[in-house]
Amino acid sequence: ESIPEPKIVNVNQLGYKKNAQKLATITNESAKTFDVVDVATGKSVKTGELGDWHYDSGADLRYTIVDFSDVNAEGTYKITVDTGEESYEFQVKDGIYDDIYKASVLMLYDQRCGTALDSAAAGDFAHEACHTGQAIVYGSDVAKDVTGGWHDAGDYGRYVVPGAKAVQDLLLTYEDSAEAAKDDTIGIPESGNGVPDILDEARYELDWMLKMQDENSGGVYHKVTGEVFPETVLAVDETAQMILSPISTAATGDFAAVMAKASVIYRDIDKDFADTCLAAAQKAWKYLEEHEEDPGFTNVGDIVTGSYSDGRMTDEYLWAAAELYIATGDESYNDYVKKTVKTSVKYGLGWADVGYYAIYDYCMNVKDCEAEKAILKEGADDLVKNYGKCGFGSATGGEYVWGSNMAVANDGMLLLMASKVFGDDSYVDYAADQLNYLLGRNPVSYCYVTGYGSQTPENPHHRPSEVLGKAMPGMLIGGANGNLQDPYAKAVLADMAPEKCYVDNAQSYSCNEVTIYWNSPLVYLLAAMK
Ligand code: G3I
Ligand code: 9MR
Ligand code: ZN
Repeated sequence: ESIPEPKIVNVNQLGYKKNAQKLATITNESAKTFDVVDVATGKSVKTGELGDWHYDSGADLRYTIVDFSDVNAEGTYKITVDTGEESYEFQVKDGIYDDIYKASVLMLYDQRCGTALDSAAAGDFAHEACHTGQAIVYGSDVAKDVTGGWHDAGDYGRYVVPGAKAVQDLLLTYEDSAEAAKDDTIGIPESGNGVPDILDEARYELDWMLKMQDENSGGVYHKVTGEVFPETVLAVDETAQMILSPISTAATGDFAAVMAKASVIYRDIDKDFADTCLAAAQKAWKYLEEHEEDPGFTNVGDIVTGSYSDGRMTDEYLWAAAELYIATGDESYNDYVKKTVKTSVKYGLGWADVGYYAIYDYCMNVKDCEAEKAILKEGADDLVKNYGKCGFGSATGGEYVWGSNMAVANDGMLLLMASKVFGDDSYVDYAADQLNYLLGRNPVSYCYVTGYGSQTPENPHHRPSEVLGKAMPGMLIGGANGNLQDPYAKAVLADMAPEKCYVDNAQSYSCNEVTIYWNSPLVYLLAAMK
């Protein structure tokens, strides 16, 4: 297996909107000049000298940046340098993300479990209903219907914690992007039903999450999976007994938060559903109050599927309280927020770190939010500082862990959130550059979304794609992971700089898997940048 030699000149391989900021990264210090070449005519439309070389520690490369934002005539271009290297061709055009946006939402449709997938929407990935049997509650003989929801990733597990993050990102896409909010033409079976597709798709997961709540205690089961990860088979061919792992406060907190938020968003669309969501959220909160001392979830017995372990639950509690306050106006929830907000938020918008979801929704919905605004500002400004350290526009600060592309997409979201809350457009270019990184302006020269760009992952760790022998389109790959957490990555990526630790091989689940909650912040970003 050979890893392709990266390009010396890297750009967003899909291209740029006409009026967008446009930056390219060049990594051959011998190069002295560059040209932006109009491919149709072969003529240079912009030329300049290269200088001002910097060091990127994540990629262990010296680089310089070319700003060609003033090239805004519609066309196909490439960037060349005098040492002979050139970028992939890319477009300058409005509307270039329309198609990839749809594909990024359809990926979630394709991950639907417990229902037949329509070939009009899923193409070759259509299949009969999978995982239709009842699950057994771990350690008992109680059987429960928990059919539905999305398969998490390249495996077919269904996990509440990451599912809640994915749903939240879709609900925020609905709230924050006017065009996406109306779109009823994505091509899912519900398209044309008068309800925006983004809400139809989110509802598929919400309906399943409701089944994951224990009606007696209000607690929510952490996940439903087999005991082990399935072989490389289609979803319909995973016939192992499904097991409900124990209730966790992580699942229950995330559940309470998204159910409360759903009760607000779906109120005018389906009042009964909104009422059901709110009641479920309140019941979950009761459970949370009674279990504040519970330890984080870890796998039980012989179950070895994803554990989504998180030892710090304060942000999940904060998020639940904030959404419940917004949904009900009940001051006891607000008291909880005010009491804990300063100590509860650490980072991000990930499956384990949900504090900024609480902060953002609070800032958008509650008048008295000075403390929350200050936290958001600090987070966004930290990203801007990190941005300056990377030659490729990523704001991760040189850290590339499992699912680093989610971190990049999340950073883009957070920057857009800051721009909304503070009415400050200066965050938008930084956010756009997170998308540019994902779509090709990175040190391995991959457009990290399957089926898009000039060099795109063809061998994702994704069982349906592996069985069919072709990558399902529209999936954001996990990306660079400097920690080398699978045998294949260890074998082929030893000694690489973290930002370059990526290999397009199906065996490398720690670099080349896909998940619903890596796609969902991509959906948000694309909707915003479209
Ligand atoms: O954030 C820490 C960082 O502080 C620390 O310094 C660094 C050093 O190792 O690690 C960072 O944590 C990593 C974490 O992901 C970041 O979110 C862990 O190393 C890494 O092991 C962990 O990986 C998770 C992986 O499961 C293994 O548990 C991924 O986030 C998570 O997306 C992934 O999820 C799997 C499911 O279990 C099963 N389904 C597929 C899915 C995707 O691969
Ligand atoms: O397919 C599994 C993937 O979804 C997980 O992210 C990954 C890590 O938990 O594990 C994968 O399953 C592998 C298992 O861990 C070890 N044996 C091979 C399995 C398939 O590659
Ligand atoms: Zn299934």
